[in-house]
Amino acid sequence: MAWQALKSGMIEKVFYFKQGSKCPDLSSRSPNMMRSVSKIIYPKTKGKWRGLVKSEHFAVRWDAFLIIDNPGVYTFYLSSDDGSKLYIDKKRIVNNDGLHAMRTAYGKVKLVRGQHYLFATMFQKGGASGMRVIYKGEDTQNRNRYVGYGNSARYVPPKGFKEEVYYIKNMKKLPNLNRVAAMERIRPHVVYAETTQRWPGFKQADDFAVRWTGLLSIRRGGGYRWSLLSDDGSKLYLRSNGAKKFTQVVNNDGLHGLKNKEGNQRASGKVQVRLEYFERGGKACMIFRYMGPDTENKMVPVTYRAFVARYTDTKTPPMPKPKKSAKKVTKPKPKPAPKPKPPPPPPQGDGDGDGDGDGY
Ligand SMILES: [Ca+2]
Ligand SMILES: [Ca+2]
Repeated sequence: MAWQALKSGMIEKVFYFKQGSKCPDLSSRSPNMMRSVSKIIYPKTKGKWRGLVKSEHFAVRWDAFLIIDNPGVYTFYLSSDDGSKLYIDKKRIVNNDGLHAMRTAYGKVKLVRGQHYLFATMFQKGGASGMRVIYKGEDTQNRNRYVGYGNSARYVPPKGFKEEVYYIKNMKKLPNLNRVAAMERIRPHVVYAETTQRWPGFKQADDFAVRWTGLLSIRRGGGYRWSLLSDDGSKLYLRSNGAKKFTQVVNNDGLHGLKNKEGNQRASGKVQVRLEYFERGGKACMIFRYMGPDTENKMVPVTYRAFVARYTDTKTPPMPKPKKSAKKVTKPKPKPAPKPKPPPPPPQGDGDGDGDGDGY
């Protein structure tokens, strides 16, 4: 991953499941939530962490490249309730594992100049919880600073669907979603099985709409069939490389129970995907699948493995009746970005930088 493609901050993945007495192995699990954070600051609380839906029985992992400008010995401090561990360049530096109240452990490591792969993990069983990651060394003038201080943490933007969630009342069909989202995150796929419960991370079980966007890579071009299984309405739009506009491929809109609708659309190379969905009441479900040469002609969910990159241009094209006298806005010239020093490249992995081969 080119240095310029790295973003400031780190990736945080949250997993909700029953916890034991040690940091669990998370390598084969899919996170319930994934987002980027600038630092790891969760003071001791009996409540929920910001953005989490549970206060007990969860585990978290953070992945980042730690940028070191001045080589030397660095000290890392882990404070957590319950246990936590910190690895740098796949070597364990701090072990604060086990069931305990807020407690600090530390470790020292000699670091050369450049990018170092940092991985921290913690788990919370019951009672209070918290987590902080602090370091000190030449880069922090030997003061205690949160990892992430001064853009010292960087991450590889994850692949997958960008998920934008909106809470809207009284919908009978898909509304215009060009508005400010209540929540935004990256999802590995769009698979929400039928339920009357709240979707993980959502504020409510009814009266919401979602837009997912991504850039899909079709390795073997040809005829593809696209499926939307939803309760209530949903729509799929695709835009092939070079095409000017999105094409509506599946229309499963309206208030209805579980219903599958499919459409055919040839695809090859990079394809921009946009999915829209809404739920009024009762049960909710949304599953996005496709079949064609890349899937051995089996109908399967579209997953992040087929993604090229996160797609950020998410605007839904304007509704009919555009204003004729749109004022021309002259954009201020962007300042040329300062050239970052090019440290050595990160270790080779599956491209997501966390080196665990799970792709995100
Ligand atoms: Ca606890
Ligand atoms: Ca419904």
